[in-house]
Amino acid sequence: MNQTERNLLMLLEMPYEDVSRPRGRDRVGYDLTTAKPLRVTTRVSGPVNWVTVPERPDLTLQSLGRATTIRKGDVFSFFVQQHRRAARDLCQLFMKSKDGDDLMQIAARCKDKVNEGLFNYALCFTIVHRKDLRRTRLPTVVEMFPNKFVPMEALTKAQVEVNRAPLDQTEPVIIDHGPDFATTTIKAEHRVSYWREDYGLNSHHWHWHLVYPIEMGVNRDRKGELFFYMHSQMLARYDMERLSVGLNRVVKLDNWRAPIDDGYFSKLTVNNSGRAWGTRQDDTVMQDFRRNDFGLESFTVTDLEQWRSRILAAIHQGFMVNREGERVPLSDDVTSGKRGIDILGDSFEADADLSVNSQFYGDLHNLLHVAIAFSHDPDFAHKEEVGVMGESATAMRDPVFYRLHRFVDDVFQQYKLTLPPYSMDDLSLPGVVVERVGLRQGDQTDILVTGWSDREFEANRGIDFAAGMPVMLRLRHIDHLPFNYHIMVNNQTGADKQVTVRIFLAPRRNERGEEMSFMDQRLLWAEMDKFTVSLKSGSNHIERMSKDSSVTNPNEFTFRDLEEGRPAEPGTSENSEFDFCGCGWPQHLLVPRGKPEGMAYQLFVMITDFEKDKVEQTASDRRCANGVSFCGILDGKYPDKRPMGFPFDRRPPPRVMDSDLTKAADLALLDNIFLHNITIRFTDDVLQKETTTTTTTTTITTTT
Ligand code: CUO
Repeated sequence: MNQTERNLLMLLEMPYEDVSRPRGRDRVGYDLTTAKPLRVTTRVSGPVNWVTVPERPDLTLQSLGRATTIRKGDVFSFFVQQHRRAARDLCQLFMKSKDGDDLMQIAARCKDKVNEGLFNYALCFTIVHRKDLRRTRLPTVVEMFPNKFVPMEALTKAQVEVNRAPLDQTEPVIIDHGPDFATTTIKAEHRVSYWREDYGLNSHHWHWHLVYPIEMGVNRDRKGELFFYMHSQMLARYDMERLSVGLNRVVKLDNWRAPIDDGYFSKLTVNNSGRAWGTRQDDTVMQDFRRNDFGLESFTVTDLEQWRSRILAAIHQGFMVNREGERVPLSDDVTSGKRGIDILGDSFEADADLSVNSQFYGDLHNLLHVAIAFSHDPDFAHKEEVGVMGESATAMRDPVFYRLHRFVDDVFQQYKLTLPPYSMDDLSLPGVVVERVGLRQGDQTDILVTGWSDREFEANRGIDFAAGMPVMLRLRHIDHLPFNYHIMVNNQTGADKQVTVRIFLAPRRNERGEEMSFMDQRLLWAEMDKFTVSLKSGSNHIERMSKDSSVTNPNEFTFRDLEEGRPAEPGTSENSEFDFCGCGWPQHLLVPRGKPEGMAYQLFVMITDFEKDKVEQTASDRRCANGVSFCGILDGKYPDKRPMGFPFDRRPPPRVMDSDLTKAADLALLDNIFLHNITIRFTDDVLQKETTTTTTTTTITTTT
């Protein structure tokens, strides 16, 4: 991390403290005065590295536009249009800066004037979206806002420990959190709290919405489709987790007049003042929104229902209607311009700039978040805060998130089921035969082991404990031992062949213990990996490491990682950190939990023709290419021409070969597809992971 990066990133620390407060390992403080060096009094002594921020007469209150319309201390929520507009103005101001140093000066001068969540969002947005800052890595949001990830109780315990510690103590204070979570045995839903409250899951969701924001002037390739696909995949994974602990798959929330069965009490605070997030009792009913404190006009449940009817009508009629009253066909025929799934996604999420007709189709998904987030106090009678559903970094903790998104996914699926099934030409690859598939984890074959791991974060990066020592939070999370895929492929085309390897995972049996039909299992297939290889003529042995998955982000950088220039993982080269941009599914959640006695899963491996899959990119587009399946390529196009989720995103073809297609196994009658049974075994113990030093990605051994 160079000096400019350091000065920029330190602004993300301690969001609730003013900008002159010393922060970071180097005790960086920002001096906005010019006459004489600033002095601050803190309980912790030591020199401060002052960054002098010159006067900026060009920066007036007007420069901030609507950025000051959100009160300090409030939750910043991009589900609310006024908040998005505030963010847009601040991001535009930041994006106009000349370079990293100029950005630091502007940001430092704005910091104390705007809402804390908004400030960090806008600065992170600018770092992610400015090409000249591509090499600057963002620290994890867990350290920026520990209060959004860990209950107040743990943070208070940390403060008590700090206050008790001798003044000269340099040893860190360490507070353990988990696996107690919000769990009791009374509520069955709490069995999956460990997953819903996972730090990586929630920081992934925050990061994803930062990379694919709405109404921020960002129109990335296949944005609407990725909104559908990424959330759909999160549901597939949630359902796999539920089945692992004996729960049924999540049920969509589509009756908005009926009580919501499960309440949620996050025990988190919205900021440092101790204000708690709103909570929801069991059986709360969503009501019309009639508050005046959150920058939103009133809206009713009837409005939401009407927008839903219009979107469903569009799907079943095959077209939407734009502001001019013209039909906009919904079709996934790529030759006709924007895909139907993108049109639908942009209008449904909703992005008013990209929606076909935001007047008519409304703001359905965003305002559903808001209506649920305020269902405990819809008219501000109790002056209660927004619930966790109102913020991307906290929403996935709440069981209702998945019920809402199952409804969202169901609407998208209704569209998908209007599309023609894939043809044999789409599905097969003549001359390429997958002969065998297997997994190796240590000395085990076809058995994956899951359990617990601990990860430490520095809470004092986000919260000022007035501590002379680091204050560490040790978070327990589900994890798995790393493994390798082995795929034997016979290339009988007589020539070298570039192919895409697609790997999915799904449970083998449903809630009743029955083998599933294609349609029953269709929405449970979780993408595990997708990569390109060049097959030589003859037999090929492809070996691929789980850590290289195209869906995962290998690591979350802490502030300390960035200060010390630590690479992404032990054994990887220093420069490799620049290949990882922080977006992607958490590596530790790649494998579902499974059961202590072992749970039957299926691996689905499909090989397709790279000639049909490839998307032309310019060489410079390749940067930030981790987690591509969920995050795309930052400056480029989504690197797979097929619809996301192919081949499970549509109905099965009526017949494959001579068999009635009722199961995924029938697809595997095609030579280029292989279905393989594996077992996932959960050990309720801390995993002993060996640190690997190998950097190998995919290897191919060929015998002709
Ligand atoms: Cu990610 Cu509803 O879109 O939370």
